This record gives sequence, structure tokens and C-alpha cells, in this order.
Amino acid sequence: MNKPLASAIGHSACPHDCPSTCALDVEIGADGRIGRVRGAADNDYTAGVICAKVARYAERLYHPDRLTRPLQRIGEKGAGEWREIDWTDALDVVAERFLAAEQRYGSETVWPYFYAGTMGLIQRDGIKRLTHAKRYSNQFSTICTNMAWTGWMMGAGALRGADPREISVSDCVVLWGTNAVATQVNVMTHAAKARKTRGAKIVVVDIYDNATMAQADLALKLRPGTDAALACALMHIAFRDGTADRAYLERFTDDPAGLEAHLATRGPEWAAGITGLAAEEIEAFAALIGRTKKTFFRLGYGFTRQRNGTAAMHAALSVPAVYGHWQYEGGGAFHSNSGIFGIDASTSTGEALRDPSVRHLDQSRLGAILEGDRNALAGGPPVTAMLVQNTNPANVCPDQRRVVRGLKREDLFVAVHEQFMTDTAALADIVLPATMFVEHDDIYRGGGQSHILLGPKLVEPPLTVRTNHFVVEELAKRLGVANRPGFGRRERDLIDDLLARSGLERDTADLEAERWIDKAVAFKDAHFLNGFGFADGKFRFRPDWTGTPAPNRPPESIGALGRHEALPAFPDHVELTEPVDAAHPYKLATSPARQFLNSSFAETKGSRSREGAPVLMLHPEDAAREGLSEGAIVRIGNGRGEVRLPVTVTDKVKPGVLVHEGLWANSDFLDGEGINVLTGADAVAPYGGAAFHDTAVWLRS
Ligand SMILES: Nc1nc2c(c(=O)[nH]1)N[C@H]1C(S)=C(S)[C@@H](COP(=O)(O)OP(=O)(O)OC[C@H]3O[C@@H](n4cnc5c(=O)[nH]c(N)nc54)[C@H](O)[C@@H]3O)O[C@H]1N2
Ligand SMILES: Nc1nc2c(c(=O)[nH]1)N[C@H]1C(S)=C(S)[C@@H](COP(=O)(O)OP(=O)(O)OC[C@H]3O[C@@H](n4cnc5c(=O)[nH]c(N)nc54)[C@H](O)[C@@H]3O)O[C@H]1N2
Ligand code: SF4
Ligand SMILES: [Mo]
Repeated sequence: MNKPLASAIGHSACPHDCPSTCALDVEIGADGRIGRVRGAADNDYTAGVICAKVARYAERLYHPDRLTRPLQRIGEKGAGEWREIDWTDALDVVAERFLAAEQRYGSETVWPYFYAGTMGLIQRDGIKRLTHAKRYSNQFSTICTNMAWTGWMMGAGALRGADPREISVSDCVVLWGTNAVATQVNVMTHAAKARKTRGAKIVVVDIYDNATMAQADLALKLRPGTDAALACALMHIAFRDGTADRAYLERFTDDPAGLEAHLATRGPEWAAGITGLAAEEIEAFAALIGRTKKTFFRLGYGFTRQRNGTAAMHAALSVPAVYGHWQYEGGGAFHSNSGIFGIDASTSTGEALRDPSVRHLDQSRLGAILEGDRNALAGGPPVTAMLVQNTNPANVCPDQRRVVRGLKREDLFVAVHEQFMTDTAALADIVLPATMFVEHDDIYRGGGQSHILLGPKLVEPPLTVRTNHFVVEELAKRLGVANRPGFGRRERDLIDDLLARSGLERDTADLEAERWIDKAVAFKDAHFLNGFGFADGKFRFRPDWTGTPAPNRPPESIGALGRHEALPAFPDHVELTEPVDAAHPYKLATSPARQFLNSSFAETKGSRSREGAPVLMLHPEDAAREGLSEGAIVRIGNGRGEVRLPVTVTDKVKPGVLVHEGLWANSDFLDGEGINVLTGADAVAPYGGAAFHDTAVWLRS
């Protein structure tokens, strides 16, 4: 490391899987340790504000339970008996087991499995270089963005939208299916500014009274999975009351007349019956956005984690197209900017080495895959060896019992590269200790905003802890592919290469000085005033559900996903959600906790003490009927399994709806199994994804 350790402030970017991707100022003491982490004041999206959990990062970095030595299992899988080994031996074992597996079943039996523990483009995605060089099975990444991105693409044809900084000049901010206070606090910074300086109204559409709902001027608490009905009624009222912008519709949309006719029967009373909202609430929402040209729809991921979530995203996105909000600064819609960056990381990801005939396996169907489901295996060999980086599937994946059973298979070899002894690492054969973001070089880009940011190495890691990049490179040497293109380079060289290939006209050192690059697109492109992302430039009210390319479109090899034939011709409520019935009378959503970031931070004292313990929110009426009081222990379950946890009785949830916040460690539950025991891994239409907030359960005391 050639940076002086005593520099007072180091500049970085938050590596976590959060739409905000904050620009960070990190205090570094003379002892080479980090202190407080702050949001960069001069980054106009971060605007000096970050969440409390990252501000306390020192707690995570210097955590006494942090992994520092490679470990090899000596007892049964999951028994918690390990011996320390050195790095060379650990990597030798991994390589030997990979080669042996390959010899027996062919290269596709090895599955490098990764996700978003770090969002750094080098440390997160470098594992693909090894995958391609060795022709190991590819991962089809479905766990997070699929439904949301696909639903957006079906309407807009491009993954971008109105600049989220425009929220601060909006007159009405609609936070739809995002608990922004908890999951992307910067949205609230800009919304609060609009409220303070312009008297902007804040509308929140969610299924429970979360921290964001508490900020709402108009709080709409609907039944899970009914957002498309609300969207239809908003559009029905626009056509009824003349607040639809007919000139805009004519110019920028595919079939306004067809939409109007389709919506004739989908008024507020119809939607009230489906959503559980009062017709007056829907009328009030429609009147507000009808008179407010600068209405900004910030569409989140939450409402898309339903089995009808793709259709719901498309329906909600259709609303500003009917009202014409897109034409105004501070108006329109935003979900993700992931389509604007034009980043070419192909050297690091080994794109040139990719063999298109190698199968993809669905990340979310890990349990079925490890249990040998032929369809999930895409007709190929069983998975008998894995390298897991940046993800904790034994905790975060749906259908957890199958995942855990699969990971415990005696004939499966698993190496987990981790910062902590997670639920997944605990089931591994080899555990490798990983660096944290301030200890390695990487580059990041926003999803919920428009910056590319550098996150250089600022402090030294513990002596025996290694980067993801190191593991990929060292395995490549042992697996005979170290001489292939893309290997043998340092992180900084790969970042230089990425910057050059992406046409950014800078190198790593330039970016280190500049700290970030703003890639925001021009107003007219962000607002689609030069046309939407289709050849005819028109927004699609009538999506081509399986014909429209989408960033998460599955590769052919994966076969059919989801019941696309059930998706609606025009925006509509579709009954694809998991049915509530006499045997499963409750609907469960598993929403994020403010102090955690997925399963990360569930290990830090600061976050744990603020979150308390895993609990189940239950409405007072339901509690009375079930004869339960505060703190009573219940079991909730369905065909996939059951978990035990205490209830908290609260009217924050609707009757019949249960909410469990946070990805607590499985061991935090009374029976040592986590909430994802209950969630399903069946693929959501049309391109797959996991419906984490759409689970029907029974409840017993
Ligand atoms: N029930 C339920 N389940 C869910 C969700 C939900 O809402 N409800 N949300 C889903 C969503 S949206 C997502 S994106 C997934 C997220 O699932 P994951 O990506 O698995 O979640 P994280 O906890 O962010 O990160 C996983 C691990 O990465 C490790 N890690 C961080 N940085 C590094 C690094 O540099 N190197 C290495 N080797 N490891 C690192 C962390 O220690 C952490 O244990 O979970 C999904 N699961
Ligand atoms: N503190 C914290 N921040 C996070 C995360 C975290 O775990 N904790 N996770 C990160 C990740 S990986 C992601 S992808 C983002 C996701 O962040 P968001 O975009 O906020 O999406 P979700 O957190 O999945 O859900 C948002 C809200 O949608 C609600 N919801 C569930 N079902 C429905 C429905 O049918 N309709 C409506 N209208 N709302 C519904 C949930 O209860 C929740 O309050 O957040 C990131 N930031
Ligand atoms: S988790 Fe999100 S809000 Fe918190 S610092 Fe990171 S990017 Fe910012
Ligand atoms: Mo996510």
C-alpha cells in the first residue's frame, strides 16, 4: 500500500447493496484504523447524509467475531468444528476438489455462486472470469431485481428515469413500495427538501406503517399484491375527470384509446374492493396527482416482490404516462439508473472467455438445484462443488430448508469466502476470510442515482485476510487458467482498463482525485421526451411480456420461467399471488430492517441492540381472535416449513397481514431456522425472481 495511513479523511463509496451508493468520507487515525464514516457533503446525491449502520462501520471492521484465518471443517457439516489452515493449503484443497469434481462430472458441476455483499465491480464480478475460463456453470441472478426491472422495461423500454435529485424540486413525491427511510435514506433527504422549500406532499404506498409511512401526508396502506388495482383506478379517474394528458398520450404512448376502454370497469370502487383502501383515499390520491404536474413516482422493489410484481411495476409506471407527469422537472418516475452507465467490465469478468453453450443456473432455486431437481439443473450434471463469495444463501435464499439440506450434502464440496461465520459459512468445507471495502481497491456505480465512484484501499486488512480478487487469481493459478486473458492483473489495472473501455477518459488516479463521475443523462432523455426505449419511441401500455428484451432476461438454456400467459394485456390486477385460504389464512411479508443490510450488520451490536430480536407483527383483531398477547410465542408455517418466534401486537399491519422485518441469522430464531424457511423459490413471471413478500401461512400458538 502506497497511501500514507495517517491521512485524516479517506474517500470511498458504500459497497453495500443499497440504491443510494453513498459517497463516503472515512476518518483514518494515525494508528491506521478507521473512525467515524460520514456522507460526502459535496456529492449532490449523498448530500452529507448516510445511514447510521454505515456511519458505525468501525464496529463491523473491528468486530471480535470477524473471520481472520482460513478454516477447514473437521466434524460433520455444520457441527462448528474447524481447524485453522494456512492460505496455501486452503486454496490447494479448493482447487483439488474442483478438479476432482470436474473430472467426474464435467466442468458444469462446479458452480461459483455470488451476489451483492459488495457491489464493487471488480471484487464482486471477478469471480465470473474464473467461471468463464473454466467453463463452470453460470449464475442467472434472480434474487433481487428481476420483477422490478422487467416490469419497468416492459413499459419504458430502457432502465433509467427522471433524475432522483429532481425529487427536491417536486411538488408531490410518491414513494411506492419502498421503505426509503430504512432502505435508501437519501431519497428522504431530497423529499424533505421539497417539503420544506415548496410544501411538497409526500404519498406513501405500502402494506404496513413503516418508518417511511410515518412521514406521509397521504398514507395508503393496501393489501399485499394489489398495487396494480390501485394504479388502474388512478388511471381510470384521470380519463373520467379529464386529468389525463391526451396530447401527451397521443404523442408518447402506444394505445391510449385501448387503455381507456380497458379501464372503464376499473374505477375506485372496484379497486377499493381489491386493495382494501377506501374509494375516497383513491380519489384523494388521484385528485392530488391530477392537479400536481410535478409529481415524482419513486417506485421501489418492495411491491414487485409479489408473484404479480412484474405486472404491478408496469401498472404503477403507466400512471405518470397517463397524467403526463414526465414532461415536467420534478415529475415523472424513477426506479433504477442501471441502464445509463455504459460500463464495460469485460476484462475483469472474462467476457471473451465465455462459452455460450455453458448452462446457467437460477440463483433463487439453489435448494432445488442442490437437491438434484432435473429441471432446475437444466438437464446438466449435479452441482458437486461451489465457491461462494459475497452472499449468504443459507440465510437469504427462499425455500431455506431445501437450501440447507442441499448445502449439507456429503458429496458436495463448498468453499465460502466471507467476513463472518454466516449461516452459509457454517455449512462449508473450507472458510476463507475476506477483506472489507476500505481494505481493497474497487469501483462502484449507483443504481438509485447516477454516480460512478472509486473506493480505494484506505487501510490495511488483518494480515491473514484476503480479497476476492486474490482468491480468484490464486485459484486460477491452481486450476491452470492463470495465463488466460484478464488474469494476472492488479485491481487497479482492471479499474484502469474498465475506465478506458467505458470511454470515461480517466484512470484510477484521476478518479481518486475526482472521487466520482456523474453520468446523469440529459433531462429530455431522462424524461423520455425524445421517446421511450422502443423503435417507435412509445410507452407500452400493452407490453410484449416475453418479447421485450430486459436486463434480466433469462438465457435460453434455463428453460421457461413463470406463468407469462397469465400476465395481462393492459395494466391490470392479476391473481398470481400465493393464495390465502382456510388452511393458510395469513399473508406474510419479510421486509428489510433499518439497521441491517440484507443479512449484513445482523452481527453487529449497534444494529442488533436497535432492532431487538426477530418478531412477527400481528394486528390486534387477529391477536384477539387467536387469543395471543404481546410477546406470545407462535409458530407460522406452510408446506415449505415452519418457524417459531414471538409476536408483537400492532395496528401497523392490516388484519390478515403479518410482517417480519430483517434477515436475522437463522440461529437468532428459537429453532435455528430463519424466515426464508417460509418463502417460495418458484419463479415469478415472466423472467423469474423470488417473491419474498408474498407468502401464505398458518399461525398456531
Ligand atoms: N426473506 C427475505 N429474503 C431476502 C430479501 C427480503 O427482503 N426478504 N431480500 C433479498 C434481496 S433484495 C437480496 S439483494 C438478497 C441479498 O442477499 P446477499 O447478497 O446474500 O446479502 P448481504 O447480506 O448483503 O451479503 C452477503 C454476504 O456478503 C459478505 N461480503 C460483503 N462484502 C464482501 C467481500 O468483499 N467479499 C466477500 N467474500 N464477502 C463479502 C457479507 O459478509 C455478507 O455475509 O437477499 C434476498 N433475500
Ligand atoms: N436498511 C436496509 N436497507 C436496505 C436493505 C436492507 O435489508 N436493509 N436491502 C437493500 C436491498 S438488497 C434492496 S433490493 C433495497 C430494497 O429496498 P426497497 O425498494 O425499499 O424494497 P423492499 O425493501 O423490498 O420493500 C419496500 C417496502 O415494500 C413493502 N411491500 C411488500 N409487499 C408490498 C406490496 O405488495 N405492495 C406495496 N406497495 N408494498 C409492499 C415492504 O413491506 C417494504 O416496506 O434496499 C436496500 N437497502
Ligand atoms: S447502506 Fe445505503 S444509505 Fe447506508 S451508507 Fe450505504 S449506500 Fe448510503
Ligand atoms: Mo436486493
